Amino acid sequence: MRVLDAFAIELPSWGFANTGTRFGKFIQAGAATTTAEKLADAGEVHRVTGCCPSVAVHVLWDFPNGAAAVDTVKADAARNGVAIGAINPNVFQDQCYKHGSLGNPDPEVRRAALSHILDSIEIQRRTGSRDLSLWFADGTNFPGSGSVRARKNWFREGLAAVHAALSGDQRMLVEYKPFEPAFYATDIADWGMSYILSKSVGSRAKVLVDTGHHYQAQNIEQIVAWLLDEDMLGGFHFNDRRYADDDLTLGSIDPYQVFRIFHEICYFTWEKGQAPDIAYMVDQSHNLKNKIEEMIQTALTAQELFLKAALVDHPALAEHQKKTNLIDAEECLKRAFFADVQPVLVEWRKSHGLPADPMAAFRESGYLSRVEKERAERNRQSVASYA
Ligand code: AFD
Ligand code: MN
Ligand code: MN
Repeated sequence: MRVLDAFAIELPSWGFANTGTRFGKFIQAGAATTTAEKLADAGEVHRVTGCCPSVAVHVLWDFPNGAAAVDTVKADAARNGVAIGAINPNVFQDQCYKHGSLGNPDPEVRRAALSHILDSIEIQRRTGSRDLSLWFADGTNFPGSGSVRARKNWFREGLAAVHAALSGDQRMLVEYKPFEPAFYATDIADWGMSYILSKSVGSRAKVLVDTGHHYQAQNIEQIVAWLLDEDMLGGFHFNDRRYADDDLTLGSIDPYQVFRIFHEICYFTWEKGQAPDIAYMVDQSHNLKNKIEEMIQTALTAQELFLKAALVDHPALAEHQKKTNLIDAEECLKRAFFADVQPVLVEWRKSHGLPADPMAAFRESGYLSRVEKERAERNRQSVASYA
């Protein structure tokens, strides 16, 4: 049960607002239309699950007027029983970033990107957030478009300036992604590039593993184990994928892979006698499922798989690995993965005054029909503006 007390999952503010694919945007009448509404929805997820105490925010989307809104956003979060978590700068939407941000060949654009990130650090300071979550869409689409090495060094320069601006317990998490929106060479494309850049700028920089940001064949849990062993794993962006960065619900495609990732963390914790300091964050923004229900589903799945991973008999596994008892070693994992942990989860919820069935509790609360009535017109207008 202790393992559940220490397993907090951070929700993404952007997961509660209407988003779309590049082919269309299908509006949900009850989707959040303001930062306050996103925080209310996140608060509802935390109210029924008890495991989502913080919300990651996106600077341009949640602080359209910059740091001036910080006190209001903090108050809105507190009123809904959640705290502001990771701060996500946005250096991928403005027109000036067409050819990149910190990796742009134009020093003026690199300066603009750095300035936005430094403004985000001011917000990070004001919200009291530990993590600055950095994802860059930077890259090129064709061979010859840019110098790979020049862009690498521009990133090193920019990220060093970001690192120098951090203070207190602040960290910067450098996320990698193999492709999209760049389709020839993404500047921070894999864990090695993120590792090298993070290592080169200083100890506050760590690698952020987005579970959807890997090629099909990649062994994500092996990457996680290496980063753990190097004390370079800053945290996760949780989602699942069938083909690419599909941002599907965590565990909806391959729950055993999520379990194996969590197993590496639990095995490390057993061996070292202390849990690593990792930010467990969701990065999903669904168009088809109801947004709040999908976040509840994600949080419950993460809790369930983490609890299963904690059940692995580590002493027995270590013994079997020493003796290459392959079947017995594998069975240590499979026995835990197939264990039914629902009774323990229900017990944990009851001991924390939470509903035994969070999804049913949310559906019975009437919250969704209330916010659909309140927000329908604004969301309808947004699709009119989008069309
Ligand atoms: C997109 C990117 C990346 C980033 C997220 C939030 O692929 O995962 O972390 O948006 O900005 O999913
Ligand atoms: Mn991500
Ligand atoms: Mn992504």
